[in-house]
Amino acid sequence: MMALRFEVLGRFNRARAARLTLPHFVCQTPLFMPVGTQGTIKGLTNDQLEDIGCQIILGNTYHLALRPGAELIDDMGGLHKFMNWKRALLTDSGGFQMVSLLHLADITENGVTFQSPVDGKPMLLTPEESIQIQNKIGADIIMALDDVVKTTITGPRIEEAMYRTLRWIDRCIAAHQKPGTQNLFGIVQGGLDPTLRDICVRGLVDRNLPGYAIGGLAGGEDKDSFWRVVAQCTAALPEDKPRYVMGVGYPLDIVVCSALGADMYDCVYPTRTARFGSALVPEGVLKLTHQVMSSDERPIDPTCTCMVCKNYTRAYIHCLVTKDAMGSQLLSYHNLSYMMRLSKDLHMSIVEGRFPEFVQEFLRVQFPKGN
Ligand code: PRF
Ligand code: ZN
Repeated sequence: MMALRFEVLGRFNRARAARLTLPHFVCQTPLFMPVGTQGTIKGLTNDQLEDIGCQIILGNTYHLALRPGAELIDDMGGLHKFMNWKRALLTDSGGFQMVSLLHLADITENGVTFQSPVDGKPMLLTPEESIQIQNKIGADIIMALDDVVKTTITGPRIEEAMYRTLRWIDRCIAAHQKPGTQNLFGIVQGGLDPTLRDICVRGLVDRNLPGYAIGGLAGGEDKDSFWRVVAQCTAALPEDKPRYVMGVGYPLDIVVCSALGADMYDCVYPTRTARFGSALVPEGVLKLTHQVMSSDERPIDPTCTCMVCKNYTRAYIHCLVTKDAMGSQLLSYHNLSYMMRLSKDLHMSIVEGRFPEFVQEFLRVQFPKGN
């Protein structure tokens, strides 16, 4: 059973532009998904997110389960209703967040064990429990619990994690109570090893899931290895299902992965970097904290039509940034607008058959000296 439709509207070599119809919203791919933690994108209202063209946002199973708790969200009628977000939602399974945020997490065959940051008690997140919580939260797309290891480690642990991820997918599928309204995506693991990635992709494709994610990347591996794994996975995944590269990323990575046939992305980078005073611009990154900004009367990006670039100068944002929450809110607004515009430009350029020209221009502006 599937609760989505994925219609490819245009292609250029391996790149595709598609219409992804989810229970709560019809999205256009390639698609960047902002990351929320406590059921919010830090500093932005739902109206603002809609204004900038945001189609789907990420919620975090781990954070939401701790506070306010899956039971409460369920009692409130699900996360859409609780946070009054009318468009699509995706929740990650929680294991990855535990391992990356808590150094106290430990993975066994039964699940991810960790010490509760609330009361220090040992807790266990099993594949069944992750799905049960995500069923209560009610997102359009839910993610399988996977065993994630850093791509920078080597040895038998990579293989163990890949096979465990395959064993866990069956427990996730069996536990999933709402396949008619929520789409369970499987996650390809296997580190940087092509043989392991291949076994994992085939295993997941055999399960005929509504969509697939490529996991375990964006953890400090070199770009060449990263792109190689994405290229291998997209080539082996079905043409008629969405492909989601988790934890990616930088604008350049999104452009390259889209050229390799990926469709969906999520990353804290645009909002996190905003809180450190950096703006995403076509040329790369603009540091608003820099002293030269203090008297610069231009908008952050003169080519940007977002509310922030229409109304505020670099000098004003320089003055606010690191002093007042409004500084990082305005920067987050602009940065997410930039990511939404990039997603839309990728989509339109593929549909209109001018993807290579778009990529060339993107690279020329970002790397004017050719490096
Ligand atoms: N698995 C899950 N969530 C993730 C990742 C993953 O591999 C990544 C990439 N490291 C980001 N978020 N479940
Ligand atoms: Zn702007």
